[in-house]
Amino acid sequence: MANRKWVIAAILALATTVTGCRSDTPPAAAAAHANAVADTGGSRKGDFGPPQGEPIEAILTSPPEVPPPTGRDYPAKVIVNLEVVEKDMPIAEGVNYTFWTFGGTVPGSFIRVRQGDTVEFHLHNHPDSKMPHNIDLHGVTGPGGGASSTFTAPGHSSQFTFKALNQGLYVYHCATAPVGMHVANGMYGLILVEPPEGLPPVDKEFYVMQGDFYTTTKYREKGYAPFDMQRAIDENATYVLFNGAETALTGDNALRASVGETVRLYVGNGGPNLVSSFHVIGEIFDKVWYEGGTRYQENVQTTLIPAGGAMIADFHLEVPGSYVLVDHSIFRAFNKGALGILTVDGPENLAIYSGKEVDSVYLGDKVASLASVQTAADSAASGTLTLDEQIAAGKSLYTGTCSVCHQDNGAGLPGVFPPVASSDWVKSHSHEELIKVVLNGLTGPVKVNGEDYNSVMPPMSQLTDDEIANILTYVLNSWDNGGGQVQRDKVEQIRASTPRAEGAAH
Ligand code: HEC
Ligand SMILES: [Cu+2]
Repeated sequence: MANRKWVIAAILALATTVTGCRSDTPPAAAAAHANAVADTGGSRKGDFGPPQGEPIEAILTSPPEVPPPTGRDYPAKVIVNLEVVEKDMPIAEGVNYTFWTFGGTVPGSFIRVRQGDTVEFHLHNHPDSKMPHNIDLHGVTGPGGGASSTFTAPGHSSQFTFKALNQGLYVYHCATAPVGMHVANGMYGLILVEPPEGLPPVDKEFYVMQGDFYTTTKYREKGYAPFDMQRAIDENATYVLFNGAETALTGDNALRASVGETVRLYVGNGGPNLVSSFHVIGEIFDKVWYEGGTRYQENVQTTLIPAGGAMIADFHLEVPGSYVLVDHSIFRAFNKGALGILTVDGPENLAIYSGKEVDSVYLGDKVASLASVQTAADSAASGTLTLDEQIAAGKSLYTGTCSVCHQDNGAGLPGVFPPVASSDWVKSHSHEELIKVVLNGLTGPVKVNGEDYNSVMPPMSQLTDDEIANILTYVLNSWDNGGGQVQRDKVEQIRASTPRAEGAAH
């Protein structure tokens, strides 16, 4: 039966090629024609015979880099050598996490092959590893996707071979028990199986992968952040990140391109739990190969990337400035780290966009350089935190946190937000009262420098103890506010002894 359907489809396809798609073609035949032409044939048409030429060692790249196109028009034998490394790396400014990685990075090395290639896969597990690991590649046809062939103890290597029958962008991940924990620790990456004719050429290609992370500590709590199995089971992520760190794609690590270029993003979602609503603020995807498959959709704002899935997006750049990659489940972007920046240089085009650059009111401290926060965290850890370091860290954190209302210069907005610059309120209240304002917010009438305000400051208790200590130390030592130093321990003590305000975190 299946064979007969094929023959009919082929005859229809032939007939329509000869006669052309005339308007009198019956609709059913036209649909069959469209499908016959567009259908890649899947795995049944993905075997282009035995590998030709010398074996090729695959070029593997670390995120956000993508290996160059294979540029081949024949099937080859491609050798992949991938090493598992367990290592401590920053997950946020001043916060370290023990990641388990494919190739030393999160996500793991990007692998690029061509449909029909025979891939000889070598998985090495570094001798310093504490855990066994393996790999399940979604681009593999065969039970387990390689997992059972690659179970590898520390200091060992294993090998298996597969033919890449289906084109597409595929996730790979570790599948060693407890699987969720291995994935949560960063064990995922992407393998691109190019269609035989390659993908349309573009100017810049980037590799981005989202993942959710679970720690016993709070978001941005300084020091070492241990994995929290219960939070992972509850799907209650502490961090949701692109490329394994809050700063992986911000500040000096922002992606870079120019006006006039076409950018292609290969975006995967490692999970382990959360589905991504992937969006770039200020851009529209000209094309999205949704789910990493063969067809593309055009003119897309936000695309869903399932956990264990991927997609390819192309867009052309018309206007310079900062474009912001987010998971549009938006608390993840602004409160869990799922935010990256694409910086585009080149000439303005006022006919297309007359507005100003996206600023700190929108992005908060995500645009500020947080290097001073790292310095303060390091010093605090070694017990050498100085007043100047606290002020510098507090300045970065004040930007986009307090400055949204009180303004960068502390002057506030007349009648709406009171000044914190040269504020007689700040000068006449104790450190304890200042800490309580930040933790619990402030409502009701207040008089600042002779002006009456009766508004609402929301609780800012999502800030950690060191963040509050540093911000207040910055405020006290700026704008003639009389100086002083707020200690982290003092904030901790007041947080513990203060009833939590309605709507406040923790
Ligand atoms: C969403 C706007 C908003 C944000 C963000 C905000 N505040 Fe306020 N703040 C206010 C308002 C409004 C008041 C006055 C409340 C009232 O009328 O009772 C106020 C009052 C204050 C006061 C007491 C009055 C004064 O001006 O001296 C201090 C101190 C203060 N804020 C510090 C901060 C600090 C530090 C931050 C950042 C951690 C911050 N605020 C973030 C809106 C804000
Ligand atoms: Cu593993």
